[in-house]
Amino acid sequence: MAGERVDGLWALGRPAVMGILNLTPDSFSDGGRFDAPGAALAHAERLLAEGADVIDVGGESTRPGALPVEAAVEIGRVVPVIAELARRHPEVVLSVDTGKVAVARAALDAGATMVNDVTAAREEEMLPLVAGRGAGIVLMHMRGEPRTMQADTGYADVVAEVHELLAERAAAAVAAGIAPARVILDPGIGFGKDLAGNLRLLRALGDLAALGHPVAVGASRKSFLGALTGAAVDDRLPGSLAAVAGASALPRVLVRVHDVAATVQFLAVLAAVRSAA
Ligand code: HH2
Repeated sequence: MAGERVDGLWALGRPAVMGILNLTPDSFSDGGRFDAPGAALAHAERLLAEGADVIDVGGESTRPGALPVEAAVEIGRVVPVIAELARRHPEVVLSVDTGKVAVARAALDAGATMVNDVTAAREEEMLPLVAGRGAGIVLMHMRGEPRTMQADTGYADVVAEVHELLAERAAAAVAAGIAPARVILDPGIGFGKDLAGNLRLLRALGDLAALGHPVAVGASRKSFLGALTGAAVDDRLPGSLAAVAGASALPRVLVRVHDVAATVQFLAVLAAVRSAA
């Protein structure tokens, strides 16, 4: 059953790790590297061997300024890869990174059990679709859309505003029939936020978790790390690890990362130190 695999993520006794598989020509850090099916499958196998609990398959870049992609194009990118991964690894949680109902439906048909929706389910049919399949959904906060989201990053109170929107979307998801443990809330680091906003949202992940749902966080290689440290995209692993250190203490958390092996090792040592007698 689709959702039971999602529920299992919260019984691991450690953060669940979501490995990123971008099947896009234009993603900000790995665009074009894995957009042929063979290369994509090989990369997914590597992420799994490194310890990923979830593979997040995306066919449309959401980096600032990215242009939208037609649903048919997105489906053509993600469905063959999801179908093959579902065949090879029926126990793994496969997530589709999309805000489009048509893409989500095709991915669920192919074996995905989670929808990672960076629009927090703006399309009306998204929540009933996910509920009907017993799947999980990540509801991420984004103001506006990728093409324009960095044009206005001002908030009166970024944490209050983001948490309020996510609480409202979570209530809608539960009302649509999705079990609360399958509704995962993500503050959307880098999606229409400035450096200070990103840092405040990372610091407030505990308050987000207090809404009663699992939490997801995606900070891997993002530009606020470059703004803080001057590091280039491919040189942001230490900063990416530091960004998820606080989240790792939460009881139900999903960390979305490019560098799975390093993240798994980092989280294991943090947890061992934290629980040392
Ligand atoms: N960030 C990106 C994409 N999807 N999903 C969630 N839930 N949270 C995030 O923070 C998040 C996300 C952007 O990163 P990436 O996939 O590396 O790049 P691109 O959108 O250019 O493909």
